[in-house]
Amino acid sequence: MRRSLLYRSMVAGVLVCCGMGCLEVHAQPEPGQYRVYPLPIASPDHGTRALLTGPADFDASPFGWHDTNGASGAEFTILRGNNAWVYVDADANNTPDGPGPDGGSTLQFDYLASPYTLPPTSQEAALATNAFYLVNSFHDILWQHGFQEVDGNFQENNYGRGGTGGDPVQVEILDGATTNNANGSTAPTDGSQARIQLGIWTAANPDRGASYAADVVAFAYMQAVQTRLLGSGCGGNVDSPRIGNLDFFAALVSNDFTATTPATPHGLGTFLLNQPVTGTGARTYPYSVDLAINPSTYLDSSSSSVYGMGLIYASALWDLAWSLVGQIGASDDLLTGNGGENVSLRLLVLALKIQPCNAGLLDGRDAFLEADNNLYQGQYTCNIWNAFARRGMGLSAEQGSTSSTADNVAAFDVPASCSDTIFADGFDVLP
Ligand SMILES: [Ca+2]
Ligand SMILES: [Ca+2]
Ligand SMILES: [Ca+2]
Ligand SMILES: [Ca+2]
Repeated sequence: MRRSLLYRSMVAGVLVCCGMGCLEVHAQPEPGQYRVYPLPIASPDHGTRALLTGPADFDASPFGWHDTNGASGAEFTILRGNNAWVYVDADANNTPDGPGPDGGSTLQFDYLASPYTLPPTSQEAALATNAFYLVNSFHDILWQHGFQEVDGNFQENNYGRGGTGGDPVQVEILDGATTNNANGSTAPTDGSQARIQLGIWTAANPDRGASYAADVVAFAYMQAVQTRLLGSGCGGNVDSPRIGNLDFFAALVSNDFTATTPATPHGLGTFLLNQPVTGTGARTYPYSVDLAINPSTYLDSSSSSVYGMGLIYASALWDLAWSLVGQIGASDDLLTGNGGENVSLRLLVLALKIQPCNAGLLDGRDAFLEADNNLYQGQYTCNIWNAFARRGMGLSAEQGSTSSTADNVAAFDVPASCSDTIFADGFDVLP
């Protein structure tokens, strides 16, 4: 996310042709300024706010974040545009309590934030601004990694790129129906409205608003994305990777792979849960490649809920991401980089498209292998096998019925062609 404005201004354009030939013309949306916790900062506990100028990605959002008509110039000077509409819904009726902050003609969104001393209701503008930045960033990041208009993404106007528009995300902050939680919903049909509800969390005093927690907002956004990609009637089974897909996206976009190590504990939602950044987070264990910190494996299946199955699945994906970062490096650019975190995210998005309805965890593993074949000619096959085998989802594992976790059989073996250790820094493939 740390590209210069100059670079961004060069990456997207529209060809305009006349008798003299063609010229690449760039949309010139108002850049806007937003004071936010920049990704991959997970929360106020993980870093400080910065005033970002023009953070929109002009490939994914060619007319900026406040456009809806496909012509230069913002249609809205509030936190509303092609990808999202952010507002307070304290009365829980799924409509705006008010218009929210207005950035004026130059789109200036710079407001007081004091997450440790003021209640969320005293910093609504800053919370709304942060949520708008995060949700639009997730739109742009996912667009760059395979969730675009033709895939059913969430936009008011698809700018002639296929798919069905009319489905920007309604982002409801301080949602009165969603205390100590956050969720995202939509219908599988492209063009159906998507909604994210971000509640107030009460573990700390004063309470904390979920909009400051990038990981929790990411989880909710991806919940809607996954519903769209899985299709109608899918994903109600308990022996399912679906929570794992959400956890992995949440962890991936809120982790600085250049400033942490594979062992660093990455708990989800620690800020909202009033835990230290090294805390366990919302699951039984924090994500970590270190099996002494996160020992989750497929052996835990029989005692696991859908959240526990998600922990097992995302633990394998976390190991995979770090093995890819170890092999090809981290890009530190969630939009257009080609580091291990980017490869992981492209595989995740394609695997969601590939996996069968009511998939089990081994179906998810196989979808990652197929995604790697499609995207990278299978060059990361052994990274995938080793990561899953390390968590008990190896070659000989069996998932049985995906409606039951009791019949799962763990195995830690890999194909003979993949016997190498994947972690160069001392973490063995096998527990
Ligand atoms: Ca416009
Ligand atoms: Ca609501
Ligand atoms: Ca759409
Ligand atoms: Ca099963």
